[in-house]
Amino acid sequence: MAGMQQQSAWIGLGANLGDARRCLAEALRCIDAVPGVRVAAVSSLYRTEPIDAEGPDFTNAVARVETELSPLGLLSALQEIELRLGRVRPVGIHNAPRTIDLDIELFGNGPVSDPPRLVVPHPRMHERRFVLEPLLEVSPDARIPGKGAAADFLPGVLSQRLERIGPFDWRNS
Ligand code: A4P
Ligand code: MG
Repeated sequence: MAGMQQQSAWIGLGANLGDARRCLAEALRCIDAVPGVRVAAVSSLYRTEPIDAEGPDFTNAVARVETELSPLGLLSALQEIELRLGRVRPVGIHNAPRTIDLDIELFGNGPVSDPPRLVVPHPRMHERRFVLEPLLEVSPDARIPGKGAAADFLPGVLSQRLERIGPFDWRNS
């Protein structure tokens, strides 16, 4: 629509159950199909050790989207996709294994604070290699509002195990 303001947002995708690659690919196709959201860039796929979580290794990626949705509008679209893709969340188990987790890491250039529903930047992103490394792959100059250049936090997380699987052909996976 003419005149609608587009903003960039960065979405972290993670899964550690089932066919994770297929699930992340399906999530990206769903995100791209949301009216007012376009997937503009997607990182490689990474295999990562669970951080503050149990279970098998995660598969992670980060996407940059262009959107005319508000931060909360984007969040509810993502939550609807999580539900549709069958995320099962056992009651009382924090960070239980999941088929899909979609987080808004960054939105535009600014913070968004509407706790507990939405806090951007994601409060733990700067401590997590599984977010920082794919983020820097799509946006090497990314800045974390209130913290500084995302690249400055990478040296502090290099002890977390991460392996680049390869390019992510999400339209055909
Ligand atoms: N919420 C607040 N801010 C946001 C945001 N920026 N993006 C609220 C998305 N949601 C946000 O999230 C709980 C609530 O957070 C939502 O209702 C939303 O309104 P959730 O996804 O339902 O629950 P969760 O995933 O258990 O919590 P959270 O906070 O997403 O967990 P984390 O801290 O993101 O941890 N290790 C590896 N290697 N790879 C991973 O992908 N992921 C986690 C999830 C832990 N360890 C991992 C990975
Ligand atoms: Mg989440």
